[in-house]
Amino acid sequence: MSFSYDHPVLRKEDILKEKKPAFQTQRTNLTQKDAVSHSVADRKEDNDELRLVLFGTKQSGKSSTGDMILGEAKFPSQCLTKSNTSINVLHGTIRCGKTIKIIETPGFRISELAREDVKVNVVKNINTATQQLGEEPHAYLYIISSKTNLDQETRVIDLIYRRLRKLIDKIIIVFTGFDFLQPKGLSRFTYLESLPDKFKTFVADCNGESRIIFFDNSRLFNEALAHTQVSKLIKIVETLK
Ligand SMILES: Nc1nc2c(ncn2[C@@H]2O[C@H](COP(=O)(O)OP(=O)(O)O)[C@@H](O)[C@H]2O)c(=O)[nH]1
Ligand SMILES: [Mg+2]
Repeated sequence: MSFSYDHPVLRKEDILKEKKPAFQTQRTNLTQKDAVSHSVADRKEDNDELRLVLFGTKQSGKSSTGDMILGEAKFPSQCLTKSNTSINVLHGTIRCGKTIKIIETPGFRISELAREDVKVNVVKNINTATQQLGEEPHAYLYIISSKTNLDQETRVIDLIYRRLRKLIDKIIIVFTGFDFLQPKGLSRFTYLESLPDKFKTFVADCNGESRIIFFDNSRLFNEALAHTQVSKLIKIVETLK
């Protein structure tokens, strides 16, 4: 279970469900066979399951966002061995009555996107997530640090348009580091206004601002903050199902 506090909207049966993990969380480099047995053993009604894939540059906040959703620190942090960031990592939890499965794909450096082998790998890792989850993900969370130079980030957008276009209908843009923006007096609105044009077009193609969410991962164990952010995210994912 990820949270021990009383969730305001949880019914009693939800709380009981939360006490019993639906499946073992795992760090994995699953083979096709593993992925199939995983999905058969752990399958729940599709309505109750949310399958998410996180992608983005290194240090954008993928693991932190994954941990925020899980309610505990499970995704590998940068200080662990390098191999932790070179394979897809799967974890899961039960939250708000939903079984949530999350895959973090390995991060990449913007400068590396000039290389064909890196682009191929990024695309491969994102596509492989479907096999690992056993079924199509409901949403792909494109994680971007709000500290990032967004002019550079448009290279990721180029990659999405050229090689991952079929995912655009399922992409949710997650800006991490909301706690950095607030002290600068930047609201969500002013920040979005300042996006480079290419980014604005991308946002429009992703169905506009309804699929953008800001995350403050600086206080992972702040239950109220976690609840607000994760509930918002779940609502957006539900619209994509
Ligand atoms: N202040 C703050 N730091 C964050 C936030 N999200 C991530 N970080 C930090 O950014 C660094 C990279 O985060 P991580 O989740 O490991 O990035 P990843 O490489 O994309 O998995 C870590 O030091 C995190 O603590 C956030 O919302 N606010
Ligand atoms: Mg990570």
